[in-house]
Amino acid sequence: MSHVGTTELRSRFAAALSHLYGTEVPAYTTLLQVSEEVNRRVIEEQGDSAERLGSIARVTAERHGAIRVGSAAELAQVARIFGALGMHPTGFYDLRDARPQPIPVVSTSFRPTDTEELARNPFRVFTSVLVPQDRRFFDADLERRLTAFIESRTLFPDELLVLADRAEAGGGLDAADAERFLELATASFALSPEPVDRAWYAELERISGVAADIGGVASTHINHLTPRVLDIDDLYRRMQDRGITMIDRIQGPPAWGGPDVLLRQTSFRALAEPRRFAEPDGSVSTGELRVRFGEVEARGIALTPAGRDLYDRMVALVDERMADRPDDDRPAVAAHVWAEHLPATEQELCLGGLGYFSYATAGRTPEGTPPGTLRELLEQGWVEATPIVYEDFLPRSAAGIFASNLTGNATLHADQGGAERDAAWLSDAIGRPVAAPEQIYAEQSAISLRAVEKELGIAVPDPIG
Ligand code: OOG
Ligand code: NI
Repeated sequence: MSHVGTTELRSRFAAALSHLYGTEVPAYTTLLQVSEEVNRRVIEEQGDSAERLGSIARVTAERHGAIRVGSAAELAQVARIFGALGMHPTGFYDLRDARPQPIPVVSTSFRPTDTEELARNPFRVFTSVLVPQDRRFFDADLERRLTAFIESRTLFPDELLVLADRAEAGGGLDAADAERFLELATASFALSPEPVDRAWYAELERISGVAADIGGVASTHINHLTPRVLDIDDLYRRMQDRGITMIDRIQGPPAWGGPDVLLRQTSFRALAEPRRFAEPDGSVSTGELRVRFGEVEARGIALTPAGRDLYDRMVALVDERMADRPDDDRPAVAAHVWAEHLPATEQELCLGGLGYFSYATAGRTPEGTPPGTLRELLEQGWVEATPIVYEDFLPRSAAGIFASNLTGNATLHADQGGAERDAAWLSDAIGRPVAAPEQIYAEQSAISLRAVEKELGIAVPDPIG
Protein backbone atom coordinates (compact mmCIF):
# COMPACT_ATOMS: atom_id res chain seq x y z
CA MET A 1 0.00 0.00 0.00
CA SER A 2 1.29 3.46 -0.78
CA HIS A 3 2.98 5.49 1.90
CA VAL A 4 2.02 9.07 2.75
CA GLY A 5 5.07 10.88 4.08
CA THR A 6 5.28 13.56 6.77
CA THR A 7 5.35 16.49 4.35
CA GLU A 8 2.32 15.31 2.45
CA LEU A 9 0.46 14.68 5.70
CA ARG A 10 1.20 18.26 6.76
CA SER A 11 0.07 19.74 3.43
CA ARG A 12 -3.08 17.68 3.44
CA PHE A 13 -3.86 18.57 7.04
CA ALA A 14 -3.38 22.29 6.35
CA ALA A 15 -5.68 22.03 3.32
CA ALA A 16 -8.31 20.04 5.24
CA LEU A 17 -8.30 22.55 8.08
CA SER A 18 -8.59 25.41 5.61
CA HIS A 19 -11.59 23.72 4.01
CA LEU A 20 -13.21 23.15 7.41
CA TYR A 21 -12.62 26.71 8.56
CA GLY A 22 -14.05 28.05 5.29
CA THR A 23 -17.29 26.15 5.88
CA GLU A 24 -17.44 27.37 9.49
CA VAL A 25 -16.41 31.00 8.95
CA PRO A 26 -17.50 32.23 5.50
CA ALA A 27 -15.64 35.55 5.90
CA TYR A 28 -12.43 33.50 5.86
CA THR A 29 -13.21 32.54 2.27
CA THR A 30 -13.53 36.22 1.39
CA LEU A 31 -10.19 36.86 3.06
CA LEU A 32 -8.59 34.11 0.96
CA GLN A 33 -10.04 35.57 -2.23
CA VAL A 34 -8.79 39.05 -1.43
CA SER A 35 -5.37 37.67 -0.40
CA GLU A 36 -5.08 35.90 -3.74
CA GLU A 37 -6.09 39.07 -5.61
CA VAL A 38 -3.41 41.02 -3.76
CA ASN A 39 -0.72 38.40 -4.32
CA ARG A 40 -1.53 38.15 -8.02
CA ARG A 41 -1.31 41.93 -8.39
CA VAL A 42 2.05 42.12 -6.60
CA ILE A 43 3.53 39.30 -8.70
CA GLU A 44 2.32 40.97 -11.89
CA GLU A 45 3.81 44.30 -10.88
CA GLN A 46 7.07 43.15 -9.34
CA GLY A 47 7.83 39.85 -11.07
CA ASP A 48 10.62 37.76 -9.55
CA SER A 49 11.50 40.24 -6.84
CA ALA A 50 8.09 39.60 -5.28
CA GLU A 51 9.27 36.05 -4.60
CA ARG A 52 12.40 37.09 -2.73
CA LEU A 53 10.84 36.06 0.59
CA GLY A 54 9.26 32.82 -0.63
CA SER A 55 7.96 31.36 -3.87
CA ILE A 56 4.43 32.27 -4.89
CA ALA A 57 3.52 28.57 -4.56
CA ARG A 58 4.66 28.61 -0.94
CA VAL A 59 3.05 31.94 -0.11
CA THR A 60 -0.29 30.98 -1.70
CA ALA A 61 -0.54 27.78 0.34
CA GLU A 62 0.90 29.36 3.47
CA ARG A 63 -1.26 29.50 6.61
CA HIS A 64 -0.81 29.78 10.31
CA GLY A 65 -3.46 28.54 12.67
CA ALA A 66 -4.10 29.31 16.32
CA ILE A 67 -5.41 26.89 18.91
CA ARG A 68 -5.79 27.06 22.69
CA VAL A 69 -5.71 24.20 25.20
CA GLY A 70 -6.17 23.88 28.94
CA SER A 71 -3.31 21.90 30.46
CA ALA A 72 0.19 20.53 30.05
CA ALA A 73 -1.33 17.09 29.36
CA GLU A 74 -3.46 18.47 26.52
CA LEU A 75 -0.49 20.36 25.15
CA ALA A 76 1.55 17.14 25.16
CA GLN A 77 -1.15 15.50 23.03
CA VAL A 78 -1.14 18.42 20.61
CA ALA A 79 2.64 18.00 20.36
CA ARG A 80 2.17 14.35 19.31
CA ILE A 81 -0.35 15.26 16.60
CA PHE A 82 1.86 18.02 15.22
CA GLY A 83 4.93 15.81 15.63
CA ALA A 84 3.30 13.48 13.10
CA LEU A 85 3.15 16.43 10.71
CA GLY A 86 6.81 17.40 11.12
CA MET A 87 5.92 20.45 13.23
CA HIS A 88 8.13 21.06 16.25
CA PRO A 89 7.60 23.37 19.24
CA THR A 90 9.54 26.54 18.53
CA GLY A 91 9.77 29.62 20.71
CA PHE A 92 8.14 30.53 24.01
CA TYR A 93 5.72 33.41 24.41
CA ASP A 94 4.33 34.59 27.76
CA LEU A 95 1.17 36.58 27.19
CA ARG A 96 0.35 36.98 30.88
CA ASP A 97 2.07 40.32 31.23
CA ALA A 98 1.03 41.51 27.78
CA ARG A 99 -0.15 45.06 27.15
CA PRO A 100 -2.77 46.35 26.50
CA GLN A 101 -4.39 43.34 28.06
CA PRO A 102 -2.89 40.43 29.98
CA ILE A 103 -3.99 36.98 28.77
CA PRO A 104 -3.73 33.96 31.14
CA VAL A 105 -1.79 31.78 28.69
CA VAL A 106 1.72 30.89 27.59
CA SER A 107 2.32 29.82 24.02
CA THR A 108 4.61 28.17 21.53
CA SER A 109 4.47 27.65 17.81
CA PHE A 110 4.52 24.22 16.20
CA ARG A 111 6.25 24.49 12.85
CA PRO A 112 8.70 22.84 10.47
CA THR A 113 12.22 23.90 11.36
CA ASP A 114 14.30 22.90 8.39
CA THR A 115 14.65 25.05 5.31
CA GLU A 116 13.48 22.48 2.79
CA GLU A 117 10.44 21.53 4.83
CA LEU A 118 9.53 25.19 5.24
CA ALA A 119 9.79 25.68 1.50
CA ARG A 120 7.56 22.64 0.83
CA ASN A 121 4.87 23.68 3.29
CA PRO A 122 5.48 26.06 6.19
CA PHE A 123 2.20 25.33 8.05
CA ARG A 124 2.53 26.51 11.65
CA VAL A 125 0.15 26.67 14.58
CA PHE A 126 0.38 29.20 17.40
CA THR A 127 -0.61 27.12 20.41
CA SER A 128 -1.55 28.56 23.77
CA VAL A 129 -2.01 26.78 27.06
CA LEU A 130 -4.06 28.18 29.93
CA VAL A 131 -2.35 28.79 33.29
CA PRO A 132 -5.11 28.15 35.87
CA GLN A 133 -2.39 28.14 38.56
CA ASP A 134 -1.73 31.85 38.05
CA ARG A 135 -3.22 33.62 41.09
CA ARG A 136 -3.28 36.97 39.33
CA PHE A 137 -6.19 35.58 37.30
CA PHE A 138 -7.68 32.60 39.17
CA ASP A 139 -8.22 32.06 42.90
CA ALA A 140 -7.62 28.64 44.47
CA ASP A 141 -11.25 27.59 44.25
CA LEU A 142 -11.58 28.49 40.58
CA GLU A 143 -8.26 26.86 39.79
CA ARG A 144 -9.53 23.64 41.33
CA ARG A 145 -12.81 23.66 39.40
CA LEU A 146 -11.11 24.69 36.19
CA THR A 147 -8.44 21.98 36.32
CA ALA A 148 -11.07 19.38 37.24
CA PHE A 149 -13.17 20.42 34.23
CA ILE A 150 -10.18 20.26 31.92
CA GLU A 151 -8.98 16.92 33.29
CA SER A 152 -12.40 15.38 32.75
CA ARG A 153 -12.63 16.18 29.04
CA THR A 154 -11.08 14.41 26.07
CA LEU A 155 -9.95 16.66 23.24
CA PHE A 156 -8.30 13.99 21.12
CA PRO A 157 -9.46 10.38 20.75
CA ASP A 158 -6.93 7.62 21.53
CA GLU A 159 -7.14 6.33 17.99
CA LEU A 160 -5.86 9.69 16.72
CA LEU A 161 -2.96 9.76 19.18
CA VAL A 162 -1.95 6.19 18.36
CA LEU A 163 -1.92 7.01 14.65
CA ALA A 164 0.04 10.20 15.38
CA ASP A 165 2.73 8.25 17.23
CA ARG A 166 2.91 5.72 14.42
CA ALA A 167 3.21 8.47 11.82
CA GLU A 168 5.96 10.21 13.74
CA ALA A 169 7.93 7.00 14.30
CA GLY A 170 7.56 5.85 10.70
CA GLY A 171 7.87 9.20 8.90
CA GLY A 172 4.31 8.85 7.63
CA LEU A 173 1.45 6.36 7.33
CA ASP A 174 0.04 4.03 4.74
CA ALA A 175 -2.75 5.52 2.66
CA ALA A 176 -5.71 4.19 4.65
CA ASP A 177 -4.23 5.17 8.02
CA ALA A 178 -3.28 8.57 6.65
CA GLU A 179 -6.87 9.14 5.58
CA ARG A 180 -8.15 8.18 9.02
CA PHE A 181 -5.54 10.22 10.83
CA LEU A 182 -6.37 13.35 8.82
CA GLU A 183 -10.08 12.86 9.34
CA LEU A 184 -9.73 12.51 13.11
CA ALA A 185 -7.19 15.31 13.43
CA THR A 186 -9.30 17.76 11.43
CA ALA A 187 -12.47 16.82 13.30
CA SER A 188 -10.79 17.54 16.66
CA PHE A 189 -10.45 21.19 15.68
CA ALA A 190 -14.02 21.67 14.44
CA LEU A 191 -16.39 23.84 16.45
CA SER A 192 -18.45 21.54 18.65
CA PRO A 193 -22.27 21.59 18.47
CA GLU A 194 -22.40 20.58 22.18
CA PRO A 195 -24.24 23.16 24.30
CA VAL A 196 -22.03 25.53 26.28
CA ASP A 197 -22.74 25.71 30.02
CA ARG A 198 -23.92 29.32 30.24
CA ALA A 199 -23.13 29.97 33.92
CA TRP A 200 -19.68 28.35 33.80
CA TYR A 201 -18.74 30.15 30.61
CA ALA A 202 -19.88 33.48 32.04
CA GLU A 203 -17.92 32.97 35.24
CA LEU A 204 -14.71 32.41 33.29
CA GLU A 205 -15.48 35.20 30.87
CA ARG A 206 -15.52 37.69 33.75
CA ILE A 207 -11.83 36.86 34.19
CA SER A 208 -10.83 36.53 30.56
CA GLY A 209 -12.56 35.79 27.29
CA VAL A 210 -9.67 33.50 26.41
CA ALA A 211 -10.07 31.56 29.67
CA ALA A 212 -13.75 31.04 28.80
CA ASP A 213 -12.96 30.01 25.24
CA ILE A 214 -10.47 27.43 26.55
CA GLY A 215 -11.96 26.18 29.80
CA GLY A 216 -15.63 26.99 29.31
CA VAL A 217 -16.27 24.33 26.67
CA ALA A 218 -15.49 20.63 26.50
CA SER A 219 -13.58 20.70 23.20
CA THR A 220 -11.02 22.81 21.38
CA HIS A 221 -11.33 24.46 17.98
CA ILE A 222 -9.26 26.30 15.48
CA ASN A 223 -9.45 29.96 16.52
CA HIS A 224 -8.25 31.43 13.24
CA LEU A 225 -6.37 30.47 10.13
CA THR A 226 -4.18 33.12 8.62
CA PRO A 227 -3.15 33.45 4.98
CA ARG A 228 -0.01 35.32 3.98
CA VAL A 229 -0.08 38.31 1.64
CA LEU A 230 2.62 40.19 -0.19
CA ASP A 231 1.05 43.62 0.42
CA ILE A 232 -0.87 43.86 3.67
CA ASP A 233 -1.64 47.59 3.31
CA ASP A 234 -3.42 46.86 0.04
CA LEU A 235 -5.27 43.95 1.60
CA TYR A 236 -6.41 46.10 4.53
CA ARG A 237 -7.89 48.69 2.15
CA ARG A 238 -9.57 46.09 -0.06
CA MET A 239 -11.23 44.38 2.92
CA GLN A 240 -12.55 47.72 4.15
CA ASP A 241 -13.80 48.51 0.65
CA ARG A 242 -15.80 45.29 0.84
CA GLY A 243 -17.45 46.56 4.00
CA ILE A 244 -15.58 44.30 6.41
CA THR A 245 -14.64 46.02 9.66
CA MET A 246 -10.96 45.57 10.34
CA ILE A 247 -9.24 46.17 13.69
CA ASP A 248 -7.98 49.71 13.82
CA ARG A 249 -4.51 49.06 12.51
CA ILE A 250 -1.86 46.72 11.20
CA GLN A 251 0.22 45.27 14.06
CA GLY A 252 3.99 45.10 13.98
CA PRO A 253 6.37 47.09 11.77
CA PRO A 254 4.98 50.08 9.86
CA ALA A 255 4.84 50.44 6.09
CA TRP A 256 8.08 52.20 5.23
CA GLY A 257 10.57 52.58 2.42
CA GLY A 258 13.09 49.97 3.58
CA PRO A 259 13.11 46.16 3.71
CA ASP A 260 10.21 44.24 5.24
CA VAL A 261 11.24 42.72 8.54
CA LEU A 262 9.62 40.32 11.01
CA LEU A 263 5.87 40.13 10.77
CA ARG A 264 2.96 42.46 10.06
CA GLN A 265 -0.54 41.30 10.92
CA THR A 266 -4.07 42.54 10.95
CA SER A 267 -7.50 41.02 11.44
CA PHE A 268 -11.20 41.56 11.17
CA ARG A 269 -13.15 41.45 14.37
CA ALA A 270 -14.49 38.17 15.61
CA LEU A 271 -17.88 37.45 14.13
CA ALA A 272 -20.92 36.40 16.11
CA GLU A 273 -21.37 32.68 15.61
CA PRO A 274 -24.50 30.84 16.70
CA ARG A 275 -23.83 28.51 19.63
CA ARG A 276 -26.14 26.42 21.80
CA PHE A 277 -26.23 27.07 25.55
CA ALA A 278 -27.23 24.92 28.48
CA GLU A 279 -29.05 27.32 30.82
CA PRO A 280 -28.95 27.12 34.62
CA ASP A 281 -32.57 25.82 34.62
CA GLY A 282 -31.58 22.89 32.45
CA SER A 283 -33.07 24.19 29.19
CA VAL A 284 -31.07 24.57 25.99
CA SER A 285 -31.17 27.87 24.15
CA THR A 286 -29.48 29.41 21.13
CA GLY A 287 -27.20 32.37 21.48
CA GLU A 288 -23.97 33.57 19.99
CA LEU A 289 -20.31 33.90 20.84
CA ARG A 290 -17.64 36.04 19.27
CA VAL A 291 -14.35 34.22 19.54
CA ARG A 292 -13.17 33.40 16.06
CA PHE A 293 -11.80 35.97 13.71
CA GLY A 294 -9.97 36.41 10.44
CA GLU A 295 -6.35 37.39 10.39
CA VAL A 296 -3.84 38.00 7.65
CA GLU A 297 -0.07 38.38 7.78
CA ALA A 298 2.87 39.65 5.75
CA ARG A 299 6.30 38.21 6.53
CA GLY A 300 9.67 39.88 6.36
CA ILE A 301 13.31 39.23 7.18
CA ALA A 302 14.22 37.53 10.49
CA LEU A 303 16.11 39.89 12.79
CA THR A 304 19.16 38.92 14.85
CA PRO A 305 19.14 39.61 18.61
CA ALA A 306 20.78 42.98 17.85
CA GLY A 307 18.09 43.67 15.25
CA ARG A 308 15.39 42.64 17.71
CA ASP A 309 16.81 44.99 20.35
CA LEU A 310 16.69 47.78 17.82
CA TYR A 311 13.12 46.80 16.90
CA ASP A 312 12.07 46.91 20.57
CA ARG A 313 13.75 50.29 21.00
CA MET A 314 11.95 51.65 17.95
CA VAL A 315 8.59 50.39 19.23
CA ALA A 316 9.28 52.05 22.60
CA LEU A 317 10.25 55.26 20.83
CA VAL A 318 7.03 55.26 18.82
CA ASP A 319 5.07 54.70 22.05
CA GLU A 320 6.86 57.64 23.68
CA ARG A 321 6.23 59.99 20.78
CA MET A 322 2.58 58.95 20.66
CA ALA A 323 2.25 59.53 24.42
CA ASP A 324 3.59 63.06 23.92
CA ARG A 325 1.39 63.75 20.90
CA PRO A 326 -1.62 61.42 21.04
CA ASP A 327 -3.27 63.01 18.01
CA ASP A 328 -0.43 62.18 15.65
CA ASP A 329 -0.89 59.45 13.08
CA ARG A 330 0.79 56.39 14.54
CA PRO A 331 1.78 54.72 11.24
CA ALA A 332 3.38 57.99 10.08
CA VAL A 333 5.27 58.43 13.35
CA ALA A 334 6.44 54.82 13.17
CA ALA A 335 7.60 55.16 9.56
CA HIS A 336 9.58 58.22 10.60
CA VAL A 337 11.24 56.47 13.55
CA TRP A 338 12.12 53.53 11.33
CA ALA A 339 13.66 55.68 8.66
CA GLU A 340 15.79 57.29 11.35
CA HIS A 341 17.07 54.05 12.85
CA LEU A 342 16.86 51.06 10.53
CA PRO A 343 19.12 50.65 7.48
CA ALA A 344 17.16 51.29 4.30
CA THR A 345 18.66 48.43 2.29
CA GLU A 346 18.91 44.68 2.69
CA GLN A 347 22.65 44.84 2.26
CA GLU A 348 23.14 47.26 5.16
CA LEU A 349 20.76 45.24 7.32
CA CYS A 350 22.97 42.26 6.59
CA LEU A 351 26.34 43.97 7.06
CA GLY A 352 25.11 45.67 10.23
CA GLY A 353 24.43 42.24 11.75
CA LEU A 354 20.76 43.17 12.20
CA GLY A 355 19.08 40.66 9.91
CA TYR A 356 19.65 36.97 9.12
CA PHE A 357 20.82 36.11 5.63
CA SER A 358 22.04 32.99 3.91
CA TYR A 359 25.04 33.23 1.62
CA ALA A 360 26.09 31.62 -1.64
CA THR A 361 28.86 32.30 -4.15
CA ALA A 362 27.59 34.16 -7.20
CA GLY A 363 26.95 32.15 -10.37
CA ARG A 364 29.89 33.89 -12.08
CA THR A 365 32.54 35.08 -9.69
CA PRO A 366 35.01 37.83 -10.73
CA GLU A 367 38.61 37.03 -11.81
CA GLY A 368 41.49 37.11 -9.32
CA THR A 369 41.70 36.63 -5.58
CA PRO A 370 38.60 37.18 -3.49
CA PRO A 371 38.72 40.07 -1.00
CA GLY A 372 38.61 39.41 2.73
CA THR A 373 35.54 41.26 3.94
CA LEU A 374 31.90 40.40 3.44
CA ARG A 375 31.20 43.96 2.29
CA GLU A 376 33.73 43.69 -0.54
CA LEU A 377 32.59 40.18 -1.43
CA LEU A 378 29.00 41.41 -1.76
CA GLU A 379 29.85 44.68 -3.48
CA GLN A 380 32.22 43.08 -5.98
CA GLY A 381 29.75 40.33 -6.82
CA TRP A 382 31.54 37.30 -5.34
CA VAL A 383 28.84 36.45 -2.90
CA GLU A 384 25.08 36.87 -2.78
CA ALA A 385 23.07 37.27 0.42
CA THR A 386 19.47 36.07 0.48
CA PRO A 387 17.21 37.12 3.34
CA ILE A 388 16.01 34.46 5.77
CA VAL A 389 12.26 34.81 6.31
CA TYR A 390 10.90 35.28 9.82
CA GLU A 391 8.92 32.10 10.52
CA ASP A 392 7.78 32.95 14.05
CA PHE A 393 5.47 35.30 15.95
CA LEU A 394 5.63 38.60 17.80
CA PRO A 395 4.33 38.58 21.37
CA ARG A 396 3.25 42.20 21.24
CA SER A 397 1.29 41.66 18.05
CA ALA A 398 -0.14 38.44 19.44
CA ALA A 399 -1.34 40.34 22.50
CA GLY A 400 -2.78 43.02 20.23
CA ILE A 401 -4.56 40.41 18.13
CA PHE A 402 -5.92 38.65 21.23
CA ALA A 403 -7.01 41.94 22.79
CA SER A 404 -8.62 43.50 19.76
CA ASN A 405 -10.92 40.55 19.54
CA LEU A 406 -12.06 40.35 23.11
CA THR A 407 -14.83 42.19 24.78
CA GLY A 408 -14.29 43.37 28.33
CA ASN A 409 -11.10 43.47 30.27
CA ALA A 410 -9.46 40.71 32.20
CA THR A 411 -9.50 41.31 35.92
CA LEU A 412 -6.00 41.05 37.22
CA HIS A 413 -4.90 40.82 40.84
CA ALA A 414 -1.44 42.20 40.36
CA ASP A 415 -0.50 41.69 44.02
CA GLN A 416 -0.89 37.91 43.68
CA GLY A 417 1.87 35.55 42.53
CA GLY A 418 2.03 34.33 38.95
CA ALA A 419 2.93 30.68 38.36
CA GLU A 420 6.40 30.41 36.85
CA ARG A 421 6.43 29.38 33.21
CA ASP A 422 9.29 29.37 30.73
CA ALA A 423 10.61 27.42 27.76
CA ALA A 424 12.07 24.77 30.13
CA TRP A 425 8.66 24.30 31.76
CA LEU A 426 7.09 23.94 28.32
CA SER A 427 9.69 21.45 27.23
CA ASP A 428 9.19 19.40 30.43
CA ALA A 429 5.41 19.53 30.05
CA ILE A 430 5.47 18.01 26.58
CA GLY A 431 8.61 15.89 26.90
CA ARG A 432 10.18 17.44 23.82
CA PRO A 433 12.82 20.09 23.28
CA VAL A 434 11.52 23.57 22.48
CA ALA A 435 13.66 25.11 19.77
CA ALA A 436 14.87 28.71 20.05
CA PRO A 437 13.98 30.55 16.82
CA GLU A 438 17.15 32.69 16.78
CA GLN A 439 19.25 29.54 17.01
CA ILE A 440 17.57 28.07 13.94
CA TYR A 441 18.16 31.24 11.90
CA ALA A 442 21.74 31.66 13.14
CA GLU A 443 22.62 28.08 12.28
CA GLN A 444 21.19 28.31 8.78
CA SER A 445 23.15 31.49 8.18
CA ALA A 446 26.40 30.13 9.64
CA ILE A 447 26.24 26.89 7.62
CA SER A 448 25.83 28.85 4.39
CA LEU A 449 28.72 31.15 5.25
CA ARG A 450 31.01 28.18 5.99
CA ALA A 451 30.15 26.70 2.59
CA VAL A 452 31.09 30.00 0.92
CA GLU A 453 34.39 30.11 2.82
CA LYS A 454 35.18 26.61 1.68
CA GLU A 455 34.37 27.33 -1.95
CA LEU A 456 36.40 30.53 -2.06
CA GLY A 457 39.17 29.15 0.14
CA ILE A 458 39.15 32.20 2.44
CA ALA A 459 37.89 33.17 5.87
CA VAL A 460 34.91 35.54 5.92
CA PRO A 461 34.06 37.38 9.15
CA ASP A 462 30.40 36.85 10.05
CA PRO A 463 28.59 40.19 10.61
CA ILE A 464 26.53 38.52 13.35
CA GLY A 465 29.80 37.81 15.18
C1 OOG B 1 -3.51 33.56 19.20
C2 OOG B 1 -3.13 35.00 18.98
C3 OOG B 1 -1.73 35.08 18.42
C4 OOG B 1 -0.75 35.64 16.17
O1 OOG B 1 -0.84 35.54 14.94
O2 OOG B 1 0.03 36.42 16.72
C5 OOG B 1 -1.65 34.81 16.97
C6 OOG B 1 -4.92 33.35 19.64
O3 OOG B 1 -5.78 34.24 19.48
O4 OOG B 1 -5.18 32.22 20.12
O5 OOG B 1 -2.26 33.97 16.39
NI1 NI C 1 -2.55 34.49 14.42
